[in-house]
Amino acid sequence: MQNLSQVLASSAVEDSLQTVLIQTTDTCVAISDVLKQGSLAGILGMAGNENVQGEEQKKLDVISNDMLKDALLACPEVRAIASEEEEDIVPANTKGEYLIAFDPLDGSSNIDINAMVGTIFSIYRQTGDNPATEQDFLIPGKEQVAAGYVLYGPSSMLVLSTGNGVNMFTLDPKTNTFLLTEEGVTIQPETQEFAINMSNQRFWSESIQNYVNDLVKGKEGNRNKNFNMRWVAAMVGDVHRILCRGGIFIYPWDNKDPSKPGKLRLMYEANPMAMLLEQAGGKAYTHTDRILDIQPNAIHQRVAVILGAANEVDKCLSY
Ligand code: AFP
Repeated sequence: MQNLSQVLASSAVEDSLQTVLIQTTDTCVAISDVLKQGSLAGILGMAGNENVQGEEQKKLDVISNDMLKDALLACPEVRAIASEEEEDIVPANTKGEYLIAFDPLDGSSNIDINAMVGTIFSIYRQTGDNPATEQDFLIPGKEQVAAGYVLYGPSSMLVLSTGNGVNMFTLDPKTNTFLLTEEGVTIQPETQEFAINMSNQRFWSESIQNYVNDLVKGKEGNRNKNFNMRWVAAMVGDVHRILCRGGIFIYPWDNKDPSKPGKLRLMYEANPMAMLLEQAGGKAYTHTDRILDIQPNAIHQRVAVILGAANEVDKCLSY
């Protein structure tokens, strides 16, 4: 079995990007090791402060963010980083070729119940040699040169695209290296499985309510087939299930909190996942736009997300 370095070396990926990917994934291996200790590492629970999202930061959010920040700032190829846990971008090396946006621990509310969490990353190429600014990060997702996540589950898995399809790697705990286990992942255009947080139903638009009601009606409704539902409450877990067996994931606009029309963040959740889904033959939209076409206006910008099986996304948008 090929490991990540061997796969990258035999691909068309530039050496400098290979270095950044190895640095990022090696750090995720270290995060995986910390997570596997659970409460034995004495690091569960709250860190006692809030992040820019106004959410309680858990110690592991902070620890994983600092591990990635330290590793990437030390990488000459990195110009700057942006993180869910950092209010502003963090400049690194003015001659670095790459900008990296990441969610260091997505699904962190799952940590204390030993459920799935993950690290999501999105990489852009940066020209020139000026110190990076937030403006430099505001690039549509279709310009990403690489996107991926590491899912910390029963096994830790890396799912990565550098623009030529999607590959899945499984972390070999004996050698702490990612080994290629699925090459050229694709998903079916149809599905019978949806993922949405039903507790928000009364806050959704009428069109989303009608769409989901028809899914729930199953054979008795106008979809003429039954659907199953799953909700991991960590985007990495729901997206991984969709890349493995199909499905549709929806975090729609809702009017629960008018200041936050969507929950998911564009730069380090929606964009990287949208690249992976499109590379696997799926689709990723807001209610109106292809996510990868969106011109960002802020690094912590939120968007509605409808992604997964291409025909099911189209069906949802038709409502
Ligand atoms: P946390 O990182 O705060 O747990 O949020 C995870 C997330 O951003 C995304 O990974 C999930 O799909 C979504 O939020 C879950 O949202 P709900 O908790 O509202 O279901």
